[in-house]
Amino acid sequence: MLKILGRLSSVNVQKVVWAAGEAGQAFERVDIGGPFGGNKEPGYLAKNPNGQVPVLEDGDVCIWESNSIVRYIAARYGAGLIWDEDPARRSEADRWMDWAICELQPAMTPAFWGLMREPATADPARIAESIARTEQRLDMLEAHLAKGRSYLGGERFGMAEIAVGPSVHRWLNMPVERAPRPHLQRWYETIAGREAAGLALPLPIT
Ligand SMILES: N[C@@H](CCC(=O)N[C@@H](CS)C(=O)NCC(=O)O)C(=O)O
Repeated sequence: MLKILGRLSSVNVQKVVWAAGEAGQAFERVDIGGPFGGNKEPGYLAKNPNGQVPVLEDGDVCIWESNSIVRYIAARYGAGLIWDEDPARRSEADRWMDWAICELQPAMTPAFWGLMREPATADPARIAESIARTEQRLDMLEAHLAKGRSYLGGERFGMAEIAVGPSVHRWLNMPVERAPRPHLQRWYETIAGREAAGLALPLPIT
C-alpha cells in the first residue's frame, strides 16, 4: 500500500492524495508538517532533505516533490487513467503542472498566508499584490479553457487537473474578490465532483 507523508491542508499533499485516488491505489496518509511537525526530524529529513511535505513511500521507493510523485503514481499505476503514453499529449499536462508550481502557487502563497494562516502579522500591500498576480494567472487558465477544451490537457481529465486543481480550490474558497471566470468555474465544478477529489480537497480550507 502507498504511504503518503504530509498534512492534508497542504495543496502539495492534496495533489498526491488525488493522484492515488484517481489511479485506484489504496494509501495510508500520515499527518506531518505544519501544526503536526515531524518534518525536521532526522528520520524524516533522510526521506526528504528539504524538510517539506509531501513524501511518497511505495515499498522501497521513496520520492519527494509533489509533481514528481504525481508523475510516478500516474506512470506506475495510472495507465489509461491519468497517464498518457503519447509524449506530445503528455507535454500538455506537464507544462501546466510545472506552471502551477513555478507560477500559480508562488503568486497565491502570500495572499493565502496573509489572509488564512497569519492574518495578525500580514502586510496588506503584499496581500494585494499577491491577489493581483494570482488573478492574472487565473486569467491564463480562463483563456486556455475558453478555447473549447474540456480539460487543461485536452479532452481527458489528467495530471494537469491534479496539479492545478488544489490551488484553484483554495483560491475559490478564500475571502478574496475574484473576477468572474465561467470556463474556469465549469472546469473546477467538473473536477471537484470526481470521487477522488472528495478525498483530496478539504473544506473549509485552512
Ligand atoms: N516543491 C515542493 C514544495 C513543498 C512544500 O512547500 N511543502 C510545504 C507545504 S505546501 C511544507 O512542507 N511546509 C512546511 C510544513 O508543512 O511544515 C513540492 O511540491 O513538494
